[in-house]
Amino acid sequence: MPVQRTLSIIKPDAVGKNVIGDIIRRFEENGLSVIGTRMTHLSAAEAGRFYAVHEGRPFYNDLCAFMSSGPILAMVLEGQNAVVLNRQLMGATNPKEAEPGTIRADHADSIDANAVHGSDSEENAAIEIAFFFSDLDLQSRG
Ligand code: IDP
Repeated sequence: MPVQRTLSIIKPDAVGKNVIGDIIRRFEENGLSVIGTRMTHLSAAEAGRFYAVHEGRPFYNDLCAFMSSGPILAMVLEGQNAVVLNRQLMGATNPKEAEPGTIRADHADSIDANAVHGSDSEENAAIEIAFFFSDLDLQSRG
C-alpha cells in the first residue's frame, strides 16, 4: 500500500471538548504519524475558501459559521493508505450513521458539529495540506 499524506482537522466542537489527545491517539495507534500541526482560528471567509467546493450547497453558510466559531487543530497525517484509513477512523459524516468505535460515533454531536474533517482523495489532500502548511512545516518519518 502506498505511503500517503492527508489533512485532518479537529473541528471547534472537539477542540472545545478537550478530546484532541484522544483523537490523535486513534491516529497513532492505527499506523498514522502526525508530521505537522497548526492550531488556528479561521475567519468565516477563510473557512469559505477552504470549503469552496461546497459553495452554493444549502449547508455552506452554516458550515462556514461553525468552522469559524472557535479554534481548530489542522494536522498532516502520514502513513500507508492514509487518505482512506483516516476516513475509516473518522466514520460517516452524519454521526447517527457512523460505525461504533469511530471518532464521529464517539465525539460528534450532529452533522454540523461532527468533530473532524479529513481529505477525501489524495488530490484534495495535496490542495488542503497546502492551504495550511508549507513543506518546511512537515517532518516526514519516511
Ligand atoms: P465530510 O466532512 O465527511 O468529508 P463533506 O461532504 O465534505 O463531509 O461535507 C463537509 C462538512 O459539511 C461535513 O463534515 C458536515 O459538517 C457538513 N455537511 C455535509 N453535509 C451536510 C448536510 O447535509 N447538512 C449539514 N451539514 C452538512
